[in-house]
Amino acid sequence: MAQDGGGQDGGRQEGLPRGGPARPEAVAAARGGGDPLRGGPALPAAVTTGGCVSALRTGATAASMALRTCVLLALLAQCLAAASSPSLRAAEDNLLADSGHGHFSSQWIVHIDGGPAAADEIAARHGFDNHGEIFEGVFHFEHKRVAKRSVDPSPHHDTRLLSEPNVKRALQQRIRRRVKRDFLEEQGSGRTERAARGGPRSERSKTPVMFNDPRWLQMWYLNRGGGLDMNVQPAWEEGYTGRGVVVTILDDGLEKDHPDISRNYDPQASYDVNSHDDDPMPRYDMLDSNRHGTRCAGEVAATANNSICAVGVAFGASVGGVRMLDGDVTDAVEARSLSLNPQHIDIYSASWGPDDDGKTVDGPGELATRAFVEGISRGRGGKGSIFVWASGNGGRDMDNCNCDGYTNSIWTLSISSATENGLVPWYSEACSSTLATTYSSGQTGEKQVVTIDLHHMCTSSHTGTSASAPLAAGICALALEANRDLTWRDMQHIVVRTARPANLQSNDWAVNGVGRNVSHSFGYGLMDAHAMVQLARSWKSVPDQHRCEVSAPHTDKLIPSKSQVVLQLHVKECAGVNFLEHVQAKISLASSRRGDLQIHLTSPAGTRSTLLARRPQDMSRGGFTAWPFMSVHTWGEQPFGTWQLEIHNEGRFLGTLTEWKLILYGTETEPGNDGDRKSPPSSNTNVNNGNRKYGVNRPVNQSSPNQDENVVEPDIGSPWKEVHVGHTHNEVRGTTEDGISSSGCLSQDSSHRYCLECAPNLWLWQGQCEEKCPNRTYSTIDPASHISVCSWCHYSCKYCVGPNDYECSACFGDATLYQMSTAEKFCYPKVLLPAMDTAAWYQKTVIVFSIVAVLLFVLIALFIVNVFYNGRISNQYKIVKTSEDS
Ligand SMILES: [Ca+2]
Ligand SMILES: [Ca+2]
Ligand SMILES: [Ca+2]
Ligand SMILES: [Ca+2]
Repeated sequence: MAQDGGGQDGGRQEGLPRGGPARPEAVAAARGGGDPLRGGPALPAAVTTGGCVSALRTGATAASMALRTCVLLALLAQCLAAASSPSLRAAEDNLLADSGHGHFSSQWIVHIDGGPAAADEIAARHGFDNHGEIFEGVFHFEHKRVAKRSVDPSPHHDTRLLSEPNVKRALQQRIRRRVKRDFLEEQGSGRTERAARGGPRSERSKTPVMFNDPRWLQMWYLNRGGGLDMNVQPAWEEGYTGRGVVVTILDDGLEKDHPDISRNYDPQASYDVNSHDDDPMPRYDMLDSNRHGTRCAGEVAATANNSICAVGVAFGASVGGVRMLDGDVTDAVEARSLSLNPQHIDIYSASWGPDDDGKTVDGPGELATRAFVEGISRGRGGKGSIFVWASGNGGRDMDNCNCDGYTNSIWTLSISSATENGLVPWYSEACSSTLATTYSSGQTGEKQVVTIDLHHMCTSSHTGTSASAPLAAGICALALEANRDLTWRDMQHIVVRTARPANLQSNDWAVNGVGRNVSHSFGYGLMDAHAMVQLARSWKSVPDQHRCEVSAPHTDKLIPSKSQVVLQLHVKECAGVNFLEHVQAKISLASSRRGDLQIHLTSPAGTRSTLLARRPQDMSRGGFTAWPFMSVHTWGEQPFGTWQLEIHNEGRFLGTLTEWKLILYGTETEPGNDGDRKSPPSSNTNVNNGNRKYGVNRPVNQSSPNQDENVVEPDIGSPWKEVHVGHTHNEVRGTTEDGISSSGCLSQDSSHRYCLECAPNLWLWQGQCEEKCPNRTYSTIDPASHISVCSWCHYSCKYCVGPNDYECSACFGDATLYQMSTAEKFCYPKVLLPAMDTAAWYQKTVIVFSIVAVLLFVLIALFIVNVFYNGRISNQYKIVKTSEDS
């Protein structure tokens, strides 16, 4: 399962401070169910504003004068209460304005035995539409009469579905905020046609490929030569155009009848997840807000030499579009898209992800994770689907792409951008999981990316990492045509070996332990299509992937304010892994301000990866829960020796590291064709050409795996050693045993990496077996499989006994546990408590005044009736008297 960055609940608080996520229900409760501003039912009509006015207008009698006084009093109370509750409304508006993230949708995931026929029948019986099977036995339902967005779940629909004997599990889907990675504001510079090409010309480009497409001359990133483009033309010249390779764009649709794409359009690689049909045509609006997918598709496979618009990198490839961003995105929507036709589609290109606001930590949920796992293990006949991902556009907000579980995943080939002049673009995010770079937009004055556009048009102003991922997908398609047997890992190996620093300028280029240049902004550098097809052609598939885990003891390490903690882990054995691929540091830590932390990992060969840089915007108190920070910087190195973790705490608050685990992926024998480690290809060795310098030369770790070192020393004690704690805190918490974790796994998936069932007394969590469910999860029995699993708490709870907001057992620091009844305990954000008190006071005041008003009214009425009655009696008496007198 979420081996690799399953949805961190940190993300579920996205856009809102932790605890602050202010359960919308809490707000409703705070309002006492009656909001004067929204016409709630709690107030008697007489005390609502309209009621007051009409009462005042009609008040003429003595009785109504009394009523008028009390109504005025009530009105005054209401005004006072309204004036004192703006903070409540502001907090609430914050919540509700938040794009529906976390709200319940009208979609369900239903696990059903008996196949599609049974699912159809059950759906019809309970008023659902069956949108089809995502995985075997897992169906995507939607209920037309349930609100598309609601703060409240619809448990009675769960109950109805679960009453069916064939239904094993029913889960209402929640909305996830996902953003496209380009920019709506036009920068203009790329809009105009340019006749002249920028940049020097290489020898090769003296005989350039010439196309008659009107924008071909503007496609600088494909044709400017001089080692300053992505070397696509020589690949084309060798005949590689992506023929036979299928790419799909997961986005907001595809204008499939665009004359520059229609020839390569592949309906089998297309689907409309938003409208549940086979036609991915985008929805047109005044802003053309759904042009993103079409633009991305054009970069991959716009037809060449047809006198129309642009040229795709893989203009011979088939291209499809999945319309999935033009509507509420749920885990089911993502899973549906990522698992579309995996035996037909080779490459999935995604230029979107969680908000790049610099404070979000979010990743794929349960189903999307399953889609990735099934994709890499079963897609393309077992060679694995290739997921190309845009690394993110949060540069301005100092976001870190390692906090994005999609790009941080080992299953995605993460691509960053470089500008025309080789600079780090202003939107770029730096992180250690980025594998390579393609060109994209930059500052005003720097050119942008040319591609097709909506309404059968053409654009020269596609921007952001959005533009980079499809270029990478196109280049991967060329490599895949050169060798159809490449696995998903082969493709990453080839990118690592062939990407080159080119003109990319960054002050963090470094040379890793096997002599390759690597940077957090650019990964291994600019992708080189020609080098990729050449290497792909003769590539022998890499040996099986192995993984080992080395855990630190379960002990808390304090990270005091303005200090750093340095920890070391000695890896003596890592079964099956002698040559590293991806490395994950799975970290749980608590912090009062997550953005103050920086985390670095240094490999035994001395390669230092920044797992997390400071994120000034991230004020979350959520910390990280088993977040698998990933690095590709140690690719090819050996895992043995001392790994060092540094955590810097720049803030004013104490942090606590609660869990730390190193997960090392790699191969037993050396991958590549001919001892690549000892002679890395020239394209990415430590180049110092001209006056440009890359990295710092330092000796490559020459030691080969030493048999002696491959043996666990049983008495080594803790593999962890605390080297230094800055400032205070001399006390080092006791370190205990436990070095290499034993898995406790009863059955694994076909790739032997992800556990499917654990031994008794162990709980399945993210593909591994845990003795105790981690923070923010609770132990339960999966109703479908009857397997013991850990499951996420409601995002407002720190600890819980069930999935709902009323099943919290402990809260985060900025929330308070609030017991409604013996069975219901909520976590209410402290920041909202004064507002809730105010609202409660207001409600009480209104009730008291209402009662007083009604009583007064009754008394006055009685008084009037009494006076009137007495008057009549005395008149009758007078009449009687008069008649007697007469
Ligand atoms: Ca459609
Ligand atoms: Ca064209
Ligand atoms: Ca990001
Ligand atoms: Ca990745």
